[in-house]
Amino acid sequence: MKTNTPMMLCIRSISVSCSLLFVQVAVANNMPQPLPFVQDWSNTGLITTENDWSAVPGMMGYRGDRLAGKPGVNPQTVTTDGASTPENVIANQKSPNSLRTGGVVEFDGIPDPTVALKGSATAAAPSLVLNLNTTGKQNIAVGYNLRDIDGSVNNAVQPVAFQYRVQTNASYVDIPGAFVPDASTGPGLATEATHRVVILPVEANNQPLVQVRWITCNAEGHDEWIGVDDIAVIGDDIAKPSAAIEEAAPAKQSKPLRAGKDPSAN
Ligand SMILES: [Ca+2]
Ligand SMILES: [Ca+2]
Ligand SMILES: [Ca+2]
Ligand SMILES: [Ca+2]
Repeated sequence: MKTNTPMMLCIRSISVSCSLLFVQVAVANNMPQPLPFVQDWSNTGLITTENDWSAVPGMMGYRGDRLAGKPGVNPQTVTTDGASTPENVIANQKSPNSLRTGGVVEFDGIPDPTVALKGSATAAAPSLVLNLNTTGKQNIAVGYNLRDIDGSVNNAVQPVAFQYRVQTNASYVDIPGAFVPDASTGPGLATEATHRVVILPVEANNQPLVQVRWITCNAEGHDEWIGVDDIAVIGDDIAKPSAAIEEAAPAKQSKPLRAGKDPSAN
């Protein structure tokens, strides 16, 4: 994982202040979002109905049925598109310790609301996908917190991988430096928060659509809920030609006009 101190500071600043910051985001779950982008799930009205992501800017959850063939698969190795598996979110939940159904869930009745992932026999590899528009941007940095919000007796090895792709008909590309082998602690613990800042590969620069996703897999034994929270994405503007070059260019273009009719030649 490549980190950059000013960028990390900037991401943290965005994360901390996102509830105060006005960021123009286009609404609709499949619309690529411009940068900077933030999502901390504090707006509990974005998700109100089962499996309905339509009001969540740029994001979608998939249950990942059959993407992993057995328990304990490393999600880094699952790179196939999950969009053919059920669109999934269990809305308006408040009890991570007792919600047994796996998949993608909105916990909006806990002190710090979040969307969370948990594998199960059915939800073999649940994922959360974010559509980004990086046009004019480079050094795309994605910051987030993986939160163990599950204080039940469960104590799984709950891995979370982070992946991206530029072409939606291609497989995802895993970013090894972002991998968290076990984002949980337990039993009876729900305090672990794993912070990551990931710089996307240069292939993600200046693209009308880049998809990133967080993905886990059905762990051995009873899985734990892992929140994907405090998401912030920023990028640097791609440098434009210097002012000197921009000034020189119109001067060259104006020569033929001046040759035909020069207003200063009276
Ligand atoms: Ca939150
Ligand atoms: Ca809600
Ligand atoms: Ca736990
Ligand atoms: Ca399991």
